[in-house]
Amino acid sequence: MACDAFDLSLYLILDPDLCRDHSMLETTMAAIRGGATLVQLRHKTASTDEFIALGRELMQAMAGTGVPLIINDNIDAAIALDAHGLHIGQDDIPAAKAREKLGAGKILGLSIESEAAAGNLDPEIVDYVGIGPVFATSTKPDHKPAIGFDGLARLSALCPMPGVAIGGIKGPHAMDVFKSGAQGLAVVSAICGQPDPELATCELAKTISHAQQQI
Ligand code: TZP
Ligand code: MG
Repeated sequence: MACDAFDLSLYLILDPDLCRDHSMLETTMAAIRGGATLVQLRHKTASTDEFIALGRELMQAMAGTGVPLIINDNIDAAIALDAHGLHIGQDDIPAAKAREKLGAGKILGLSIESEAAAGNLDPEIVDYVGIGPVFATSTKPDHKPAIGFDGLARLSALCPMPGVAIGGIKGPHAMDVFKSGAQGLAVVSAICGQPDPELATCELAKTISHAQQQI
């Protein structure tokens, strides 16, 4: 494993369209106060320069919190920012190439939507997988078909590294997520765009911790 110092249990993925009343920076800091364990900057329409400027703000604000910042897709931004990691999908830069460019010590995450993708993973290259979408979600209109908790369990069992459930995931799903073999919940709308992102995260964190103790 290239990097083992991260906690997938409550993974916030930022979405600029949902962060309206609270900026991405405000949402991030509120979520960290509430108990988010990992943050991903996902911004599909930003240029690399815009991405880097936003990422720099986040990196500065998050310094000292112990919560890693993961960059979605944009490896040039991840490298320029010296971010803690990168998350890629099946259609992005190949994982082996991404690992080569990032070097060891950075977190590399990969989205997995099928058994074929799950069965073809090297834990020396990929640190964690995002598995889903568990449910259909309007946050990602072009998502692949929902796999449900059965699919999550099937794909988790095939992946030789920890997985995080994504797609329509809310607090009440925590127990099913852990029972399906995933190690955490990755959420966008359950935090971004909530009237009080800190409170929303805090409630999620409590539900997750309770579920982890029951499992
Ligand atoms: N990848 C698969 S589903 C999804 C992503 C980025 C969006 C999840 O958003 P939400 O609001 O938590 O359903
Ligand atoms: Mg991608």
